[in-house]
Amino acid sequence: MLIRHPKSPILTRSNIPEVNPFMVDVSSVFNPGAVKFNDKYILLLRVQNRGRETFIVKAESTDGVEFTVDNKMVDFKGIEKVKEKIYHIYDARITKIENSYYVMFAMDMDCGCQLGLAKTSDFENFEFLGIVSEGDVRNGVLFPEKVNGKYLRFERPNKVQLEGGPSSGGTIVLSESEDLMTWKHVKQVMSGRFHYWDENIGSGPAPVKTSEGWLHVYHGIALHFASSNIYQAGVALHDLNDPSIVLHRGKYNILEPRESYELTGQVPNVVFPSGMIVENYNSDGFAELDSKVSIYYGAADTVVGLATTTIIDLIKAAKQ
Ligand code: BMA
Repeated sequence: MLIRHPKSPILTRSNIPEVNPFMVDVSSVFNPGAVKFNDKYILLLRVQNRGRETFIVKAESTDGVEFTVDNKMVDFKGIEKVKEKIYHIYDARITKIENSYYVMFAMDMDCGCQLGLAKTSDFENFEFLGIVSEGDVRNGVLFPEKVNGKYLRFERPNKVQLEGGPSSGGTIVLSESEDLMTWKHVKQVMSGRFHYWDENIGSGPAPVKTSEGWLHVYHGIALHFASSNIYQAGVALHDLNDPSIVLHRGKYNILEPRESYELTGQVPNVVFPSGMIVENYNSDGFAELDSKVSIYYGAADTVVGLATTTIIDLIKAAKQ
């Protein structure tokens, strides 16, 4: 039910400027965080170079389709103070809370994957606030406002080892915090549906407030023995006052790998939704039902795809 943009994939490695030595003829660009800032569309891209180093690079656009990519990696000021080695920084999710923009990302370290948090008010200067997780966890996404006085996030503990692949997980957990830095699990809110399209799961972009509940786009993984796992996108609706309650969860995926750039690449059969831009909100901060929605996703861990829909269509998909 998502409509792929005719220009999708909108970013490939050929769009990444050459910077000696770390950004020359890069391998891939995928899994972007997305936000609209001062009428510009911003993506925080995951770029992987030929040393298999992974870092974040910003891209900007006036129409959400044609992006200009920075010729430098994002410098999260203060991250150099982390004593343990950070191998990779990736899969940034962006959430606006009050007047600041928060970027939550995965950090591969010797102790597993951790969640890092950074803050910006201009998308030029990024302040690293710290590591905000414990244990092996990925797909951390902040809610755009406090609920019942607490900051909230969804996160996905890495508990499952995919056959021959990375660690993954079959549950999404809701956590709460007073200060964005120290987090406490509230409860498990969603589990993978064994035998169906979303056997393992993880949140995609930040949840969006709608009159029908928190709209939550997530990825589901169908596990295939001796073959590649299939990453798809799906949608759920959570109670506005208690997001641990799932009101509806779509039975069918909303996007699955079909185009050649989704079926083949560095990791075949992957659509990985990570950025979502909603054009119109009402004065109470609820997304308008007829608002256009742009979903930016990594395709085959190689390029960035764009697909569009509306809030009402996503709500209908969650109810199906
Ligand atoms: C997941 C994460 C994503 C990646 C996906 C497919 O475990 O590592 O960043 O896009 O696998 O390889």
